[in-house]
Amino acid sequence: RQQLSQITKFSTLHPRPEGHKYAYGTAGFRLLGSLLDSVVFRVGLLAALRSRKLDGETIGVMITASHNPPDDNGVKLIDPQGEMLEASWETYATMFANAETDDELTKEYLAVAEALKINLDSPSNVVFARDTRASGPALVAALKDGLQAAAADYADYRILTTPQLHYIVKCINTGKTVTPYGDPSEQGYFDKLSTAFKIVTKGKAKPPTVTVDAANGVGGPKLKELARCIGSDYLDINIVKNEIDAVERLNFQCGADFVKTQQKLPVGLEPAPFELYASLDGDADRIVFYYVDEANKFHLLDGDKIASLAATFIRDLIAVSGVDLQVGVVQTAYANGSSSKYLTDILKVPITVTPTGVKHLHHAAQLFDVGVYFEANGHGTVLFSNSSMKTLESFEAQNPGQQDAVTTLLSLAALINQTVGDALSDLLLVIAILSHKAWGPNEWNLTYTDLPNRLVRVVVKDRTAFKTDDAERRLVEPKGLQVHIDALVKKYKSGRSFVRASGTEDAVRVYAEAATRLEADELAVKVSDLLK
Ligand code: 16G
Ligand code: ZN
Repeated sequence: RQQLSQITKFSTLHPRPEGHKYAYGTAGFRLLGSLLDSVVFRVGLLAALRSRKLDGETIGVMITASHNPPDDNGVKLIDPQGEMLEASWETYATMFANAETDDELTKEYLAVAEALKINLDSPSNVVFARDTRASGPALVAALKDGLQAAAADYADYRILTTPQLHYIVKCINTGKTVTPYGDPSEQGYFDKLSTAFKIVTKGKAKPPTVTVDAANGVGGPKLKELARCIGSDYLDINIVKNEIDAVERLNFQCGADFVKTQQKLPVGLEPAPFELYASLDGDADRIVFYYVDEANKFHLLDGDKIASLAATFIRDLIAVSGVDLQVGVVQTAYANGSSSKYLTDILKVPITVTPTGVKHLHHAAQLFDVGVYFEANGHGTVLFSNSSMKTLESFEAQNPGQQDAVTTLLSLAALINQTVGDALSDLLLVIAILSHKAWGPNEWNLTYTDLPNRLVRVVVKDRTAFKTDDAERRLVEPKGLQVHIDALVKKYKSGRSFVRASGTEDAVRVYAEAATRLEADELAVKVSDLLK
């Protein structure tokens, strides 16, 4: 068939580097940009197939390596409702990427089509975008070759944040339904968020200025445009680390990952006490907040703090409105013990714990009426179920107070990017809540005190030997190790520690927390020593 010969022909232009083994991991393929040409070409083929399998619904392809260094790049697929690629397809992605020859690739393409009863002549629609990395344009060219070879229709959305592309994919696929998600364009995204922000903050004092470290990535110019749409009467944002043309500075000594893992300020930032600061990552799907006190001491407001702020606010609005909906929170093992205790004991909000990785949290959050999920690293969002939306939309308020609360809840549902964690949307959410409460970062931070914690990366001979259960909180293999960890943990007040294999690097991670900084560090070191 013509399509198959096209695939073989185009594939010769995108040879697979010898000896490299690729794997579609928690965040798609991610490695040095120079090793990705053949992978991205093949992802194009897979995206075309995925769309055909779903009756021509539009699939997204995002080219980014998020918080990783400038020379890295990556590629991941977005399913029609703006969700991560369905897990069973990750295997095909890995298989295509590792096909040894052009012929083998073409055979696999046909084999997948046959196994899944995909008609290769049916329509196929794909949209894509990239972040600001230097290797992006060449990878886009490879992707276009893949899409062309597989005879897919495609649209190039150029430079976007990852969550913007998720939004656009969902808008396209819901466009002809009774509940379209929004206008499938970047302007549509800005309009939706800015309109909602203005409604949510209506009648509240103008929020104080927020300084945002954009990690020298795509989030900077996008946030600038978003702030312009909102207008300076409603919002003052000061953007720093916004040199997107200095490609080597992307994520360098700044950005959400740096601030969270180093537990310190971006290099060069000179903060004023008690003012609010935030850092985005390289594709603007993560955000953490922070401030310094009068003694210049750094205080981090991470994903756990965002989750409890959002859950409290939404729970209180629901209570005022009189609507019968339940808020739940989804966390991972990395959530600070104090945050879990605060949610359970003080807020009385149910918690689900899942393994690391957005797709796990997202699915668990879908089980609540309103599901708040955040990883401690700052990736997260809030999901309103379809039935909750219907309940809110049809609710007949008995008084102005109830009406106000319902209007605010509905506008929050529009302000929040419900397809995936979105740093820009989360930024507006936090600002809106703080302005409702008339809180600064210090008041927010005082809701509970984080236990000191330490994350250690340990290189081991074979990380696949480390198997966990109970949402990664207990090791089942290597056998016997968990008993030793338990024995250590018992010696520390408020001690907690777990070991899991990284899904993105060849290493295992040790997390420890305890009542004091000294003890948390000591516990982390002692548990790490057990692994050697
Ligand atoms: C990926 C995940 C992120 C997770 C991180 C853990 C997605 C889109 N991203 O970046 O959520 O926190 O991996 O990395 O799922 P690790 O397995 O190396 O600790
Ligand atoms: Zn990211």
